[in-house]
This record gives sequence, C-alpha cells and structure tokens, in this order.
Amino acid sequence: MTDTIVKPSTDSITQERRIVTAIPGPKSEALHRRRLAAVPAGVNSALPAYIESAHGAILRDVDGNQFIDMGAGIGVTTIGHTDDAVVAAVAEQVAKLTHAAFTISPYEGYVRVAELLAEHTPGTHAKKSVLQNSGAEAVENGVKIARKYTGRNGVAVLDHAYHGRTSLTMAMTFKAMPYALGFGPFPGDVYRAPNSYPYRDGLSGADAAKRTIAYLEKSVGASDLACLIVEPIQGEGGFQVPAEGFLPALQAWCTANGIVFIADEIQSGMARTGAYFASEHFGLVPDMVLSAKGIAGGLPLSAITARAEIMDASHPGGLGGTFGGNPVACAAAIAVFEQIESEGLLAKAAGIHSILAPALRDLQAKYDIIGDVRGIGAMNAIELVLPGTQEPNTAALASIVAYAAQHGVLFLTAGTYGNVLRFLPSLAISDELLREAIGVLGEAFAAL
Ligand code: PLZ
Repeated sequence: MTDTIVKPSTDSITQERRIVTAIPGPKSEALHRRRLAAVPAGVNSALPAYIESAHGAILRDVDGNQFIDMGAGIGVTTIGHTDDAVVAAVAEQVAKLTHAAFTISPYEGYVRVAELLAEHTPGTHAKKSVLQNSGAEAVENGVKIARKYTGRNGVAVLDHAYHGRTSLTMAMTFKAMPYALGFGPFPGDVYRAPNSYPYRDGLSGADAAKRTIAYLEKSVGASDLACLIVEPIQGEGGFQVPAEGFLPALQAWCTANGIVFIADEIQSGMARTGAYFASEHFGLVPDMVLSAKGIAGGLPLSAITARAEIMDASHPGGLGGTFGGNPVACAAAIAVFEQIESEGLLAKAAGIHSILAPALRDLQAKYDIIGDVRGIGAMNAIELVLPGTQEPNTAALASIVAYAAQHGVLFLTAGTYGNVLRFLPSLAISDELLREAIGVLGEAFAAL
C-alpha cells in the first residue's frame, strides 16, 4: 500500500507551440505500428501524433511536440485541457466514490448536475434531467422520452444533421459515408427535412422554415411526429448557422402541433458560443436540450434536460443505465459550471470571436477559395470552394490541415461535402496563442 497519491503534473506544459521532430515523430510511429495490429482501420485518427498530456490549449505528444489545439477534442475540453479545478474535483471524487449506479444507490453529484442544468438551460419553467455517458445516448434517450410523452413515433431531423453512430442516431445522421454506409438496417420513423444553409440555399429564415414545415406536413403529417430535433448551429455537417427566424418558426410550428422541440446542443452548448446554450442566440426555449462534450471537461457525461411534464411521462424504471451520471464525471461537470462563472468564460468565447472572425474575413478577402466565413462565439468555420464556384475544395482543405499539423497547429475539418475547416479552440486559449494559430493558417493558405 502506498500512502501518497502520485499526481502526474501538467505544470511543465508551457502554453507554446513547439515542434521538435518530424510529425508524426519516431515514438508516435512506433505506437502507430502497434495500433495498426490491435485497432481496426474503422477507427481513424486525423493526425497520428500520439498525445501524452495536455494543458490549457496545448497538446503534447509522446515525442515532445506541442500543438496549439484548435479542436479541443471535438469541442470537449471547452474550458481547457486538465483545468486545475476539474483535476482537483476529479481527484477528490475518485478517492471517495467512483461508482454506485444511480438507479441502485443515488448520490448528490447527479442531483447537483441536474439542478445546474435546470438553472442554465433556456427558460424558467420546471425542468428535470437524466444523465448518460455519450452524445448519442443523450439523443437516443431524448427521442425515447419524447415518444413516451407524445404517444407518437415520428422523429424529424434536418439535412446535414449529425446525431451519432448508434443504430437510431445513424438513421438520424445525414451523411452516409463514413457514418452509416453498410451498417444498416436502420430504425424507421425517421424523417429528414431541408435545413437552413444560407450560403448554399440563399433563403431567408422564414422561407427556409416554410419549406421545412411544408415538407414535413406532406411527407409525414405533424400529428404523427413525436419530436423535431435540431442542432442550433450544425456541427459535423459544417457549422451552418441558420438564417434568422428559421429556428423560431420551426419551434412555433412544433408547439402548435404538440411536437417536442429538441435542441441537440451536444456540440454548440456549454459556453461554446458565448452563451450557455446556442439556442439563446436565436431566442429559443426548447422543450428539451441535449448536452454532452463540453459538460464535464473531458470526462464522459451527457444529459437530457426537458420540461418536467415531458420527463415525468416516463414510468419509474423506464430510464437509466449502469454508468449514466457517473460520480466522477458529475464532479467534473460541477467544476466546469463553476469555472464558466468564475473565469468569465462566456465573455471569453465572445472575445475569441472578435479576434478570429475578422482574421478569417481578411483571409477571405485575400483568397477566393474561402466561400463562406460563419460562426458564433468560439464555434466558427470557413467553407473552401473552387474559385468562382460553390464546388467543394477538399484538396485545399487537406493541404491546409496537413501544413498546420506539420507546423504545430491542430485544426479539425467538418462538412457534408468535406470542405469545411472548423475552429473549436478551448476558451482558455490566450489571445497570443490564438493569433499564432491564425498566423500558421495564413502561412498554410500562402503555401497552397
Ligand atoms: N450530436 C451535435 O456533434 C458528436 C462526432 C465524432 P457522441 N460529434 C462528434 C465522430 O466522428 O464520432 C455529436 C454531435 C452532435 C451528437 C453527437 C454524438 O455524440 O458523444 O460522439 O456519441
């Protein structure tokens, strides 16, 4: 028995970009060879530099290279990698209670996270939350709860949506390749309707909503729909910010027809856009909000938060799961909510936008392959096209991401057409590091 807890320190990770080997370096190459024998090719990695540790906005790989992380693990470490308060909360909790199964023996952390979600999701109505482990599980449970409440089966989703990789959520996700192709059969009663994609459809919010609603009324019928699920800003599909008025019109139609309006805020929520939830930017008060990713500082946790009467329609024992709302993940989430307040992170997200958005528009003025610049807060993207057209320019995207990786900046891609570069930095990123990442992006464009 040892009486000291060895706490691996991330103190030595300076907040700086540093490339000391080829990318990937020799230790990463060696790990990659082991991986190819043990992990199937179906599980891909964007950049096979194996990460050893991380802090703030910096990732350090096994060869000692340090990358500016412009992806935050797909929008998860929103308040920064190994945030000190999260690490302390997790360390304390892990020594006290790692698991009890809330459906067997309850504990306070789960209740506290549900209270915090009720407080910070849009609307002042009575709300209740169920906790799960992943985004897809939150979507699955959200649909299940909406069906039980309405006594209806139909699930409406939008073009370009991403909701996950489980059976139901594959059916709800737009893009077949790589997410669903050959992985069927898929559950029925999922109906896909047009979204609002201002850059490509040129429609006003009102016209786009009219089109979506007409499509659903004709192809399904409002009275057969349990729910309509939307990402207020679409994530994997390409960071489409819908035209003004689109989402409120959809919500009004849902309310008039007894359809549960669900905001999938798994990528856009938890301070990412400068509001706790992106719904707020559009004046939405969803009947149900789904959270995951940024909620627990890197630990797996997701949540379904909805009007109390919707939640209470499910019978006792109808909702649960062995790991859902794990005590360690809940402790992390409570620390994340506290950090958002005490570190003023909503304002920091807006500050990131005020640096990033003008810089991206400057690049657009210089390079005609940037068709569109869009985003809110710290959730931004550019869409790359062939000059003078809206044809996707996937080759330029691949070159830019590769150049940046070689020069110590990790950028993520997105988009139905595979031509979107997205920016999801941690809100803990310093202005200097952000400017440095933008500088590398400029070099990457110049090198095309
Ligand atoms: N809803 C809006 O963004 C996850 C997927 C990464 P899970 N997005 C990243 C990949 O390639 O698998 C996501 C999302 C929105 C649902 C999900 C699903 O969340 O935690 O990945 O299940």
